[in-house]
Amino acid sequence: MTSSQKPFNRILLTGAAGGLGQILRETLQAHATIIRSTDISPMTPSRGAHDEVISCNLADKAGVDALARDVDVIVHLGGISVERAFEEILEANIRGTFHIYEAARKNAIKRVVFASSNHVTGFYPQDVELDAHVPRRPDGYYALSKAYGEDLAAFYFHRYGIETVSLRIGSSFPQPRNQRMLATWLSHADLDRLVVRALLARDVGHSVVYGVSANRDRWWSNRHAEHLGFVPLDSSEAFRAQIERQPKPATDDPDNLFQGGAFTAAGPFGD
Ligand code: NAI
Ligand code: 15L
Repeated sequence: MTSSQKPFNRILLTGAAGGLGQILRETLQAHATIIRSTDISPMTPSRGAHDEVISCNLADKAGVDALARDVDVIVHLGGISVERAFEEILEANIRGTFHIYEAARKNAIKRVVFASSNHVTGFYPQDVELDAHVPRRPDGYYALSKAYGEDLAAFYFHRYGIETVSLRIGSSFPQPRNQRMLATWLSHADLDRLVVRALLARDVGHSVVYGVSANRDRWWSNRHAEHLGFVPLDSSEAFRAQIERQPKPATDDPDNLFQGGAFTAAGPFGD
């Protein structure tokens, strides 16, 4: 513990201007003396020495290295968060995540919490239950970048001993938006619970966990991640009646077929 009795002195939070980053910028204050928030998009200004704000493009290797100085642990959310052309994904997600791990290595940072995505297994049908050991079936370039991030995490653990918890986040929004999200929803409070366990659990090596609330219908088992101690407390059931008033997707709609939903039908981009 630090003198303030928080487990970390400084957490680096990437993607701090995004939907999830804005939430974690607040909640992580309970676990570190200083949160260093970074993003390429505008962020709320700093509110004091405990709340550092630094603009940076994850594609800028030297910039990312500088971000990581005097940091204890990285929560890496930054990057393109939806399906896009490969070239866009390449800079932010593939190069960007490589830069995060290189910065962790050079700055002797021992753990990364990596925002992966359920889309690494997006091409499985919705009636199959998955766990973290099934072969991946990425559903696009975005998902491929997350698969690469998970593999980087494994490599940096085996080669350099840097631990990672890869969070295969389902759908983390204030509430589920459609039928599919009744299965994939992760409440913001459960996201916070998950990130805290990913930061604090001991001896995680490279662990993979699905980020999903205690929904009635779930496609994912966390049987291989019990050592993290993540216990979701929320459920999408509270929103079922409201969602079931929406028109039902057609039986051949990707949102009805594959776990990755509409992402499985995005693109092609360009030519
Ligand atoms: P978001 O799109 O709201 O936030 C991502 C942030 O990354 C944005 O503020 C953006 O400006 C920043 N960013 C993009 N390119 C960058 C670059 N080159 N350099 C620096 N910053 C850059 O996404 P959200 O929803 O907050 O998600 C956070 C993370 O969690 C993302 O990595 C996303 O892929 C992942 N995730 C989110 C899910 C969700 O349901 N919200 C589900 C699965 C994964
Ligand atoms: C993701 O990976 C995306 O970042 C998010 O915007 C949602 O679309 C989510 O997956 C989902 O699968 O619902």
